[in-house]
Amino acid sequence: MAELVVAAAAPAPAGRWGAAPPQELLERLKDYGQEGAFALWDELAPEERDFLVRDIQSIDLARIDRIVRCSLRSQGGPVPVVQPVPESSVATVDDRSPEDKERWWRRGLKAIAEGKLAVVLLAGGQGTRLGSSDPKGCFSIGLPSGKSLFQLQAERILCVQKLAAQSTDAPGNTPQIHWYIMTSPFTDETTRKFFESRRYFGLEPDQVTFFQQGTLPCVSPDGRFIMETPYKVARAPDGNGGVYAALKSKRLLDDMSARGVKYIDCYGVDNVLVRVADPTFLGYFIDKGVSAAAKVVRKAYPQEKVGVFVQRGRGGPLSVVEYSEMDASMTTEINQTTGRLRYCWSNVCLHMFSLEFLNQVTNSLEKDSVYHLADKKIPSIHGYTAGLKLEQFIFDVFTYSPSTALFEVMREEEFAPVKNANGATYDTPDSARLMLLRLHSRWVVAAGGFLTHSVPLYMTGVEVSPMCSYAGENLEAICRGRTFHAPSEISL
Ligand code: UD2
Repeated sequence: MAELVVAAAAPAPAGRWGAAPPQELLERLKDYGQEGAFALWDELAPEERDFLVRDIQSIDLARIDRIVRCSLRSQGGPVPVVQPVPESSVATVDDRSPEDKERWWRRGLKAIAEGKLAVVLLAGGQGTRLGSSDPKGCFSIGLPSGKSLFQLQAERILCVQKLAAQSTDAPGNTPQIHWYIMTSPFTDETTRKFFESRRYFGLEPDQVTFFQQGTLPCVSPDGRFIMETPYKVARAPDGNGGVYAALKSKRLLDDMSARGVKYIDCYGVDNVLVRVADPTFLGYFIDKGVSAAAKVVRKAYPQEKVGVFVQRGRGGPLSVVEYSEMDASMTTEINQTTGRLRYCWSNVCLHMFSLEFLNQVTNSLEKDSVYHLADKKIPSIHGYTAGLKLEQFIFDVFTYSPSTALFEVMREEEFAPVKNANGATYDTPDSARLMLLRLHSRWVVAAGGFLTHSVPLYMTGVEVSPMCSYAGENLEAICRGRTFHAPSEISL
């Protein structure tokens, strides 16, 4: 009798893995207590199994395990003893003369003309609190010019380049300030397209380098990977301090060195008044001969969402305690002598580093692997679940700096953050716009100009294009004796 041959079952469609996950990978996950990532293996379709295996293989399990363990361990550890920074550590506005400022300005322009300054922009954050799905730099705060934050910052770089060229005895060759822009998976594509579609706002495309910061798995309070989907580990950007690992891994510190860069101006995207590549700050930094510096403003009120500078132990290094990690007493404690907040020198994400220091510190940061833990609701296979994001902060490096200088600036001249949607009490597009219009109106009046306005002046003002002036200089020729109607933009 002919043997009835039953055709074998059709092989599973695409996908290389059978009923069990790859044993070697499962064993490695077990080594780190992360085998839960394969918990739903049996329910996955073949292509989902492929995706999950690749997702797990893309994670440096040993590094992540070290970061999670060190960070969870330090979370419960003793709180370091801190005290306010000594007043001698802060170069206050009152302490500096017009001659100081002029000297620093010229010294900074000289260094910029010599190509020694690079700028690093931290632009990986999501505009969650602002209610915008676009990267913050794309955001327009409703200025008369309609300019975005990116455009304002690009034009300030163009202005400083021009000033630097004019300051040398060879004004022909305009120096190019290289602009390194850190993005994250949330902001990269939109940011690049925004610049390309606007032809880099007049900058040369090859003077802008985009690079992405890293991401880290989100973990449960006991350190286990949270699964965003049955075949994907939940991840989040590794904080604005991820810039150090990113600069190192993408060899951008070498790129800076190859360009002759010695100083790096590093700032956050969401400050409307940011003086990008500030010659005065650079000149001060060079004068002091320090490894790291930060601009600081006096804290406006106890609950202000800013970090504050502290000193760790008598004579110890300066560091920053972030607002999200500050206890209530620290935010409200009053200095009985001055009547002011005891911790009053606010971090405003305006930093300056020597390249030499950044080359040293990137290794220390990676070795210590202590990350900040942010309690967040993480989207997961179980809906939004309580979990932890692992982040490094840009100011974590100050603890490693052999010498740090703090440079006070006036809030109304250099710090107008855009954090919350209009309608909130603080740090909105409206509040930032008004701060810029008021500052620029003061510049115009100081240069001999007059203002007319159809709404109360405290609600409006004129905008001075960065192409005309960086910090209020060189406006006499444009403004003296002329009347400008607010709101409007004064441009070339
Ligand atoms: C930041 C400062 C805070 C204070 C405040 C003032 C840090 C860690 N905290 O708090 O001390 O100065 O600003 O406005 O700097 N970013 C990235 N990648 C990330 C997260 C953030 O590039 O993963 C960028 C972000 O695009 C922005 C900057 O870092 O340019 C500050 O980020 P934020 O707005 O989330 O920080 P915030 O307001 O909590």
